[in-house]
Amino acid sequence: MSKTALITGATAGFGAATARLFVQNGWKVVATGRRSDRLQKLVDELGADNVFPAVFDIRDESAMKAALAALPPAFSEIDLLINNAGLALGTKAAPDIQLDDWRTMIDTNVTALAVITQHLLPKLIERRGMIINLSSVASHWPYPGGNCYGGTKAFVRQFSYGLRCDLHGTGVRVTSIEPGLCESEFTLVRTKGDQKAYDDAYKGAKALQPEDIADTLLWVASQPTHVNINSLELMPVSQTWNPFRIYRD
Ligand code: 8X3
Repeated sequence: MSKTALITGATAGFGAATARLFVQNGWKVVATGRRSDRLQKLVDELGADNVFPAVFDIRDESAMKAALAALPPAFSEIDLLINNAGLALGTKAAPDIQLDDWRTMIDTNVTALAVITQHLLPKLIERRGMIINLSSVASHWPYPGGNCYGGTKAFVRQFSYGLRCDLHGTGVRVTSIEPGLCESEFTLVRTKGDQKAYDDAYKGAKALQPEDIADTLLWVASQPTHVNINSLELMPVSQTWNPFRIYRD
């Protein structure tokens, strides 16, 4: 019998690639997101028996709860929650940012992720399920302009560890995935549609691809039930750390 994964933010990037790979490997997928046309394309591509589109804005708690309450029986037994929805907005330094960008990142990456997770916990406990949270290398490694984004992703990592503690004895597994530079719509959102900045970010870099992340998520989800991958950080070979910067008078 197929297991069911609910993937937030499945309209593009990691989410869409993960929906594809999981369906190809026998999973059913509840694909969530705001853009119904993108979700419908996934359904058309992968089949209505395999993918159910749940259209809502992850920040809208009542819409999320209504959409999940309305899942058809064939898709309502969630075994795996993949908290992929999230975003970075801007790369300016803290004094120069638009405060609303910080609010949007916190509302999406922190609050909405915590709310949907708490909402699904009874089901995940009942089914001895699994939670995979998409954090980032930015959760560990600060960089200029990463400010609030890195802070939200540090929350995701630490929240994952805390969940593990609280779910001790339930059989529910929790993983934090921490990717580095990956070529996806994520960066076009971060640069607010600036195609040149997007192209510059990836030029010659051989960045990770959404399919690489999907492979990792499938591997994590395919471990035997006594194995918990606590966290997993990955970067493209082309990305490493900078030396410390020393400011001199
Ligand atoms: C974003 C990864 O390397 O662009 O989550 O900060 S990186």
